[in-house]
Amino acid sequence: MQVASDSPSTFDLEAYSCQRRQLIEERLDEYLSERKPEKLWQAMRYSVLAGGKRLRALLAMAAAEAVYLTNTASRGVGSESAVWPTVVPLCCAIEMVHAMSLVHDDLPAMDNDDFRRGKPTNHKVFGEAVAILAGDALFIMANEILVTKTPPTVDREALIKVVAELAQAVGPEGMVAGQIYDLAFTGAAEKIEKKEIYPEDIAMIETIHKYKTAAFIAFSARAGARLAGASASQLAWFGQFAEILGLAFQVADDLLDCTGNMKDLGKTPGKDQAANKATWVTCFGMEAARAKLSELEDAGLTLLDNSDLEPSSRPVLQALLQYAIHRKS
Ligand code: GRG
Repeated sequence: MQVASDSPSTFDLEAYSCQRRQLIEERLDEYLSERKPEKLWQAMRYSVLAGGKRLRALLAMAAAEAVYLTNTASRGVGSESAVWPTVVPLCCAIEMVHAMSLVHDDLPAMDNDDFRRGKPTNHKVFGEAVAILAGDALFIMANEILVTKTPPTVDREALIKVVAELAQAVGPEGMVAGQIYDLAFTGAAEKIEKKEIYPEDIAMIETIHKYKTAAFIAFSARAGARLAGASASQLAWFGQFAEILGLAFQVADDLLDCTGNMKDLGKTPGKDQAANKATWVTCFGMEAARAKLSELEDAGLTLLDNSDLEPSSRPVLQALLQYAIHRKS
C-alpha cells in the first residue's frame, strides 16, 4: 500500500516508510511464527500480516526518532536509526493491538464487515469463535512482546508507564469505551437529519472519535517518544499533536467511507450511511467534514511550527499529519 503519493507534503513519506515498515513486518513475522494450535496462529498471522498502512507504528517510530535527534543534537550524535531497536517491539505491539481491534470490529456483533485490507475478514475465513480468540491472543501477546522484547537499556519505569498507558488508551477509558459509544450512538444521524440536533450530540461525535481512534494514535506517538527518553513537555507535545492527527484520521475515514472505493479502501465503502452510523459526514455533511479537516490540519501545523523539536525531525511528522488527512486509502 502506497503512502506518500496521497500526501501534499513534499517530504517523501514512502521512502521514509519503506525500510521502517519492512523492519517492523519482519519482526512481526518472527514474533508470530506459526505453532500450535495451528488454526489460532494462522488466524493471528492472517490479520496482522495482511498489509495495512502501519500508520500507528510509523508514528511511534517518528516520535522516537524526533526525541532522539532533539536530545542528542547538542552532542552531534548519530543517525535516527540508532533508536530503532528501542522501539521496534513497541511498533509490533501497536500493530498487533490495532489488528486485534479490526478483527473484533468486523465481527457480526459489531460492524459485520466481509472485507478488510482487500481480503475476507478474519471471521469469514476462520469462523467467529477463532476470530474472537485470535483477537484476544493478539492483545495479550502484544503486552508480552512490549514487556519482554523492549531492550533492557530502556528505563523500566518508562516501560511500565507505557504498558499502563496502553491499557488506558484501548481499555474501558479508551478504545473500548469509544466502540460502546459508537454502537450506542448508531441512529443519531437520523435525529440530526430531522433537525433534532443538540450541542451534546455534536460533542458526542468528537468524543466517539477521540476514544475510538485518537486515543490509541496519541498513545502510539507518546509511547515511542517515552521509550526514546522524552521529557514531560515533549510527551505532552506528542500527546497533543497525535490527538489532532488521530481525530483528523477518523474524520478522513468518515469521508472516505462516502468517497472511496473498494479497491483503494480494501473494505466495503458506504457502510456508515447504510448502518446509520454517527460519523462527521452522516451527521454534519461532507463540507463540514472537510472544514473540520482543514481546521485540524492548521492546528497540527501550528503546533509543529511552535515545537522545540530538532528541525530535521519535523518534516516526517508534518507528512504523517497530512497523510492522515489527505489519504485516499
Ligand atoms: C482493544 C481491547 C480492545 C478492544 C477493541 C472492536 C473495538 C474494541 C474497537 C474498534 C476500534 C476501531 C476499529 C476503530 C476504527 C479506527 C480505524 C479508522 C481503523 C482503520 O485503521 P487504518 O485505516 O487500517 O489505519 P489499516 O488497515 O491501514 O491498518
